[in-house]
Amino acid sequence: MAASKSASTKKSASASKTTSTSKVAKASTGGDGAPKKKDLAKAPSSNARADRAISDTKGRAAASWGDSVAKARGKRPSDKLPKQELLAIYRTMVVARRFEELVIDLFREGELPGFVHVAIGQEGIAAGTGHSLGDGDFIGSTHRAHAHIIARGASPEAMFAEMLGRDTGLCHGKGGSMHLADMSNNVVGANGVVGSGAPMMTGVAMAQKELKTGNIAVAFYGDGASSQGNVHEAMNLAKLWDLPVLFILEDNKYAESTPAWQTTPVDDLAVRGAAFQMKTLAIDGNDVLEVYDAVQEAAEHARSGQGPVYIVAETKRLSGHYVGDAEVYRPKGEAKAARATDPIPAFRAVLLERKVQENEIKAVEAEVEATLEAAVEAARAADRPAPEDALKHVYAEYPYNGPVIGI
Ligand SMILES: Cc1ncc(C[n+]2csc(CCOP(=O)(O)OP(=O)(O)O)c2C)c(N)n1
Ligand SMILES: [Mg+2]
Repeated sequence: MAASKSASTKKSASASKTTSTSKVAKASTGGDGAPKKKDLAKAPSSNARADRAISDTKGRAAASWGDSVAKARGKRPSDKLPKQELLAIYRTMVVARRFEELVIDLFREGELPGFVHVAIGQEGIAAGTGHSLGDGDFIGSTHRAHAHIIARGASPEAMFAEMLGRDTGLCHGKGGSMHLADMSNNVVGANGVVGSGAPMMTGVAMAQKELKTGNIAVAFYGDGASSQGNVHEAMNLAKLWDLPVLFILEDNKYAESTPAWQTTPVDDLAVRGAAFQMKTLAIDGNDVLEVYDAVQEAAEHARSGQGPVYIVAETKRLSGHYVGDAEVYRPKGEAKAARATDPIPAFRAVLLERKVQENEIKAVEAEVEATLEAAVEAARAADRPAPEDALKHVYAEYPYNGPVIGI
C-alpha cells in the first residue's frame, strides 16, 4: 500500500513538472503502453485501496505541486494577491457554503422542489477556479453546480429564485438546480447528464479558437464521470486540435454511493492525462490557493495556444451525494475524518497568516449571512412564471436571437 502510494505520487509529480505527460506514460507503463509486470504484482488489494480513498490527500497533492512551476511559495501567483482579493475568494467560498446550507433547509422544509446535490467541502475548487479565470472565459458544470456558478459571479438571489421556481430565476424558474445556466456570466450550464460538460466545453473552446477570442473554456466533472466515454472522446479531440479547454476533475472518490476503488483501475486519475499527452496538474482541491495557482498556469498554457490542460483536484464531499442521502455506504469514521480537510476553515487560517484581521473576516461572514437571508426572502416573494409562458425559454425561437458563444 505504502509502496503503491509513493509510486503514484511520483507519477503525478512528473505529470506536473512536464508540459507533456509522455514521462508519465513511461512511468506507468513499460514504455510500450503495456503495464509493467512488477506494477501489477504490487497492485493494492481492494481493502488497501479503500483505505487510501479515505486517507489524507495532502501528501500527494503537495508533492506533485511542489515539483511544478511554483517550486517556491514565493513564486506562486497567489502570493501576489492583495488582501481584498483574498477576502473576495473567501467570500465566494462562504457564499457557496451558506447558499447550499440554506438550500438544504428549504428542501427539507418542502419549499424547494426537485432533486438537489450540494458541493459542501468542494468550494476550494469552485472558488479557486472562478477567481483565476478571466471575465470572458466560459465554464460548464455538473449536477453539483451551485458553487461553480456562484464563483463566476451569478446572483444568489436569481439562483434561489430559479430553484424555487420563480420567474426572476436565472432560467425563469424552469430549470432548477441541475439546469442552472447564466450566459451573462459565461456559465453555459449545470448538467444532469454526467460527463457531458466535457464535450460541450470542448465545443465552446473550439469556437474560441476559431473566433480568436482569446478566451478559454472549463469543463468540470467528477471522478465517476471521468470513466465516461464522452469525456475521453472530448479530451482526445481537445488535445488533437490543441483547443483552449481545461478539464477540471473534482476527485471526491465517489460516484453516488460507489467508491472509486470499486469502479476505476487506477488510484491516481492524473495518470490518464498520459493517454492524451496532455499537460496534467495533480493538485489538492481543498487548498483554494493551490487551485488558483494551477488554473493560472493552465489558463496561460491554453490561452497561448499550447492546448488543453487536465487538472485533477482531490477533494472530499462533506455531505451526501444528494440532499437526503443517508450515506450508509460510508465507512465508519470517514465523514468525521473528511471534515478535517474542510477548505473554508483552512483558508480562514491562511488569511490570518497573511495578516488579514479577524474583524475583517468576521465582517465578510456577517455580510454574506445578511445578503443570503435577504436573497432567500426576495426569491420567495417573487412571482412564479405565468402559465401561458410555460413553453417560453424552453425551446429556441426562430429566427434565433439568443446568445451566441464567443461572439
Ligand atoms: C450519463 C449519466 N449516467 C448516470 C447518471 C446518474 N448519476 C448521477 S450523479 C452520478 C455520479 C457522478 O459521480 P461523479 O462524476 O464522481 O460526480 P460527484 O457526484 O462525485 O460530484 C451518477 C452516476 C447520470 N446522471 N448521467
Ligand atoms: Mg465523485
